Amino acid sequence: MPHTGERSEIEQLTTGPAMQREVSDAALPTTDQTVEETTTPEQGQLASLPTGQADSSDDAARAVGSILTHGSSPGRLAARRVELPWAPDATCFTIEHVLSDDECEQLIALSERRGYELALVNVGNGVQVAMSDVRRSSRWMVDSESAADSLWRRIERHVPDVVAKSRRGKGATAGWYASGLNERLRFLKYSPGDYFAPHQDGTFEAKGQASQMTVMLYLNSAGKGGETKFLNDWDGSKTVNVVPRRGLCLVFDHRLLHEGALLLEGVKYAVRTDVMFERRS
Ligand SMILES: O=C(O)CCC(=O)C(=O)O
Repeated sequence: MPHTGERSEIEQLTTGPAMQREVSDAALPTTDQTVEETTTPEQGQLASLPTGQADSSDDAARAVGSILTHGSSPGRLAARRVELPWAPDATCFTIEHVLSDDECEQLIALSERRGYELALVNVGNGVQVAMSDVRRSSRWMVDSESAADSLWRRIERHVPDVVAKSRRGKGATAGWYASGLNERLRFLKYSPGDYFAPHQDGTFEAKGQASQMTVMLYLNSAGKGGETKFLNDWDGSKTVNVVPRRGLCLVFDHRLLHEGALLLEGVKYAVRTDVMFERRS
């Protein structure tokens, strides 16, 4: 899987009545990377901070890898489609029990020991900023290839490749094939009053691979509120909620408009990563 320093992130920002900027903290682009279609938010909203980097400690990466590689195998898991009437062809599904209770508890404890910081918004060109109108929550980021591989083995049979429908069944195989998970794991923590406003997720590319789907892993069942909410792209009038439950995994196309709804009570913990795809012709 890609290494952090080689990844670039492409953010295609969207405007509309219910939409906020496309935001992602997948990776910080470096100087040899190409960032396309970035937009700078109004200066008044920005407060550049020297944070937003992954935890670079080897111990942290080893610890998260060790929790997931030593956890009990979840066996054969069933996926359930999340029906979005306005996007019938979109990929959006959940899988229960991808993480065991014990793994969730250990991951929460580890993340708390390492410490959370304010979740920033990546606006491109390596700039991460605090934008409280878009996002209010905390995060801890760590890169772990072994953890990503372990998680990928649990869900990969459910993740579709992206091959043009019209060409399926006619011997054509060109398209984007799911190749693994982004090793950058973003631990998210929401306290009462926290949220992540409606947005679409950014794609990033590395080594010929590009992310196209978002993966959320819920580490606990949040108290009240805090759903991951999908919104109708046109006017936001219709919504479908996924309620966080310990061990539940949610996979969906980056392009789907969604939000982390306001948390009313309790604390919500989740891990966010992405499915990487490689092009085959
Ligand atoms: O916390 C959530 O439920 C959603 C998080 C999210 O939208 C994201 O990380 O892109």
